[in-house]
Amino acid sequence: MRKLVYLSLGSNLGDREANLKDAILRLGALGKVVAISSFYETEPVEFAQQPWFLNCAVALETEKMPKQFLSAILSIEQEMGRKRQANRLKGPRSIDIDVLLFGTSVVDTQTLTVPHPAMHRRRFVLEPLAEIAPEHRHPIFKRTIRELRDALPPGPAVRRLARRNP
Ligand code: PH2
Ligand code: MG
Ligand code: MG
Repeated sequence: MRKLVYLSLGSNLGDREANLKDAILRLGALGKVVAISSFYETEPVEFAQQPWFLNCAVALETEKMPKQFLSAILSIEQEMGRKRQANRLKGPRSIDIDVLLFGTSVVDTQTLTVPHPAMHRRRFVLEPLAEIAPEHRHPIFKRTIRELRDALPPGPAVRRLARRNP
């Protein structure tokens, strides 16, 4: 069965734009990429002493199951040279690919929680996602992405960059 998956991509090391584009190309191997948001320059949150991020949101149709999909995106992160350090859980990374929503699935296991447990609090996630899926409804909060975005308190900077290839 084909599911529509929403992802958040982020990079704050190296050529951030090239990293996002490379990751999106690689995601094509897991299904069909159906929407890509603009890229956004975003102020780091939670672990603030690190470079600013480039973030975007991607929608992808896949036949894969959530766990299988997760291991495939972890492989992409590793192939792209992401080094995970236990002491730097939220520190700088060449690429981070997070599953936000997986069809209408609600998953809560050791390794995967969907919807992403922090997505509704993060402007760097909701702003790009609202661009490609404003009417999509969060399966737990029953609010649309636009409503969640509009309900955020003023917070860390998120600036949409002009697209070079519209
Ligand atoms: N990712 C984090 C922690 N903080 N801040 C921004 N602006 N963008 C991110 O992608 C991000 C973050 C953990 O994955
Ligand atoms: Mg993340
Ligand atoms: Mg991650």
